[in-house]
Amino acid sequence: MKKYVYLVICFLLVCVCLNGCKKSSDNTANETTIISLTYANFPPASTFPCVQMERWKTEVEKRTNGKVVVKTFPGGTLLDAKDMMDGVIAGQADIGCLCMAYQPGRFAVTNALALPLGIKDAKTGSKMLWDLYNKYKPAEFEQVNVLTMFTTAPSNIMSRKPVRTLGDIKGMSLRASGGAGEILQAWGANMVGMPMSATPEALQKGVVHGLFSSLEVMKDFSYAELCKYVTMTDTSIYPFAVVMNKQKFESLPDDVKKVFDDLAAEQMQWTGEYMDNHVAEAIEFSKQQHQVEFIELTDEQKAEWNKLLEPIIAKWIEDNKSKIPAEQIVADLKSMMQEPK
Ligand code: 3IO
Repeated sequence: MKKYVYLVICFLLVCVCLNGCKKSSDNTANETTIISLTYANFPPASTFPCVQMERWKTEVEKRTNGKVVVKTFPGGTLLDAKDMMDGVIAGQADIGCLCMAYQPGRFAVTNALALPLGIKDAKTGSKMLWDLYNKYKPAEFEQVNVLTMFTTAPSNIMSRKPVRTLGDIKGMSLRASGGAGEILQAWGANMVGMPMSATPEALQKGVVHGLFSSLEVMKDFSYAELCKYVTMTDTSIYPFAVVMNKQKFESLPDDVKKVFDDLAAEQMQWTGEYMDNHVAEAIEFSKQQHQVEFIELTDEQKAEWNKLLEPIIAKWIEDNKSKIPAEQIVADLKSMMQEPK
């Protein structure tokens, strides 16, 4: 009798197990039909890094026929500006958009784009960045899969008080990051380094009296309300990357990988063009809606200001040549600038 009871119990246990296995295999089947990915971004949803993120999400969902769903997290809600690279490597987000200037030593090769080379717009800068990345495939990106790269348009000075001369900029607290920050220092400003996402509060509180970045932020962050002056310098650009957790990328089916790979260069170009058009709109907006004065330097002034930037490239080569082919990188960038588009 006892034996019989044992047998029944064993039989029941086997049934429970089999049922459990069946359920979990059903779940896996569901997961493979829809792939859900998280995408972290640091600035607010209305700004250009997030606009390009939404465009990428739309294209991916369309091109994979809904097989991939991308959940976007603007405004640092999943990962913040400086945590982006490590957060994606650790898998806290599947995808992240990062500004290389926020960790300048980390992205040594691609941060060369922030040198004062005279890159004229975001379309040109983005193409140069993408080509440089693909030529060198720098070690600092080996732990992730790069989905795209792009740059801002050239930086200009946005300030609460007018900057008409080098005397005006001397000691003025202006916010920048990375290579753009070194340029401000060369002009004598008191450079305050922080990510763009921390800048609205710093401007409000008077911790800084202006910033040095691309001009679409006059509109997207409403800086035109506070910064009534823009001094046109058209110098350094900020390089960005969109990176994906490597294991996650490797786990994707081949057709999805192909959609991502095919989108990479296209997204770079789309973002560069979006940025350039949006800068033009923001300039008009600032003039019309906020009576912002745009200050042009004379040719003599430009020569004077540029002269102060001359040592920057030579110093960058000197500081980096033991680690990376710094001289060749600068030569490559200069020759890319000559290429007809
Ligand atoms: C930037 C960063 C976040 C949102 C909009 C932006 N426009 C230009 C930048 C460049 C940048 O990262 C910076 O810190 O100036």
